[in-house]
Amino acid sequence: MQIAKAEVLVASPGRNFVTLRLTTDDGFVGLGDATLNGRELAVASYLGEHVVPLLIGRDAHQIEDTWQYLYRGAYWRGGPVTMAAIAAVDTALWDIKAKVAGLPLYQLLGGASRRGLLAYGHASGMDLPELYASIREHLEAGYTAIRVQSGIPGLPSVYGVASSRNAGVGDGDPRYDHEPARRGAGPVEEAWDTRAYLRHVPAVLEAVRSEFGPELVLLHDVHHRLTPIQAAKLGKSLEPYDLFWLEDVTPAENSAALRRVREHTTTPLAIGEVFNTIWDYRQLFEEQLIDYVRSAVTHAGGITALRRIFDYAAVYQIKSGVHGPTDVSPVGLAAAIHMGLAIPNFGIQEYMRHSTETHELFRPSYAFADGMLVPGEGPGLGVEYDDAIAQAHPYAAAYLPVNRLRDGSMHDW
Ligand code: EZ4
Ligand code: CO
Repeated sequence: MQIAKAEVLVASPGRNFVTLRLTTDDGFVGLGDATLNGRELAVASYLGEHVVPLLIGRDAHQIEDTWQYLYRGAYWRGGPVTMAAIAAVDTALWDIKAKVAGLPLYQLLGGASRRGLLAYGHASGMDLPELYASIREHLEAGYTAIRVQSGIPGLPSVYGVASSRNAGVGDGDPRYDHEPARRGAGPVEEAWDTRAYLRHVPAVLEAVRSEFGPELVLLHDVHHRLTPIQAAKLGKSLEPYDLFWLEDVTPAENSAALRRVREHTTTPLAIGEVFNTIWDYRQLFEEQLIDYVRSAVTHAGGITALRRIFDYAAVYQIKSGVHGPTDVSPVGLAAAIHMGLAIPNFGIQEYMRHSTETHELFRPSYAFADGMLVPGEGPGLGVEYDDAIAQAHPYAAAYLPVNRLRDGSMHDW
C-alpha cells in the first residue's frame, strides 16, 4: 500500500490550521496536524517543498521507518518546524493504519486503559468576580479540573485571560476560542510586571480554593516568565492551595532551573509544550525535576515519538499532561485522546473547546462529558476534513503577542 497523494491544507476558521492529508493508492485517507501557531506557513512550506516529494510511493505501513527517514534523513534535526512536519506525517500514517485495520486508533496503541481522559478547561477573569463566574460556567459544563488565570492589577491584559468578559465554554461562543494569536501584520505588544504578578497570584488561588472547596482540581500556567528563585518562591507560596500542577514556571531552555525550584517546593511541576524531542526531557526525567509532560502530538514529532517520551517518563512515575490549546487542531487533539486512553501513565488532558467553525471544518468524533474526553469508536482518528468549508476560510496572517517590561525591554511571553 503506497502513498499516492500528499496534500498540505491551510485553512483559517477563526484561526490558522495546517493539515497534511495522505491518500494511498487503494484509497485510504489519513490526516495529520502540522499547526505551529503564528508560524504556520513555515511548516506548510517545509512539508510542501521538502517532505511531500519524499512521501510519494513510500509504503504507507512503514510508520517507524518513515519517521526515522524524515528525522535522521534531514541531517538538521529537531526544532519546532521540522518536528511539526514529521508529526503530521506520522499521525496521518497511524490514521491510515487504523482505518485499514478497521479499528479506532487507540486499539492499535494497546487498547483502552481507562474509561476516558480527565480533562481540564481554562477559566479566567480580570478580577475575582469575573473569574468565579468563569469557573462556575466550567463546573456547569461538567469540568472537574480547571486552569485558573487572572488579571493583574495595573496590567491592561495578561496571558490566559480571555479578552471579553464572561468568556463562555459553550459551542459557538467565539470568545472562548480566544487563544491569542491575533490576525494582523505584526504582534500585539503586552506589558508585563513580574513583581505585580508574584504579589497578586497567591491571593487569587487562596480565594478560589476557599470559594470552591478542596475537591476541585486546580491548575495554573506561568508561561515561562520567572527566574528560578522567583519560581521557587511562587511554588512554595501556592502549596496551601493544593495545585494539581504549576506549569512552565521558568524558560524551557534551562532545565537546571527546575532543580532550584524543586529544592524549595512540593507543588507539582509541568513543562514541555515548546519542547520538540525526547532529548529535551532527558535531564528533567533523570533528575526527576518534573511531574507532568506537556508535549502535544503535533509539536513532539507525532504519536511514534510521543509514545516513546511517555514510556521514558513512566520509568520515573512522571505522567502525561498533553497540551491542548485551540491552536492544536482537532486532528492533533484526537491523536492525543487516542493516546491518553491507551497509555499506562496518563495524567490529565488540556481541553479548550474549538469554535463551531473549526468543528465544521474537521468534524471530530471525540466527545466531552462528565469532565472526561473519549475518542470516537469509528476507524482511525475519527476526524474528517471538509474541503468545502476550508474554501470559505482562507489563511490570514496572525501573530502571538510579545511582552515588554515597563522600561521597554523584551520579556518572555
Ligand atoms: O500559549 O499554545 O498551556 N497552554 C499554553 C498555550 C500557548 C499557545 C501558544 O500558541 O501555554 O495557551
Ligand atoms: Co502553557
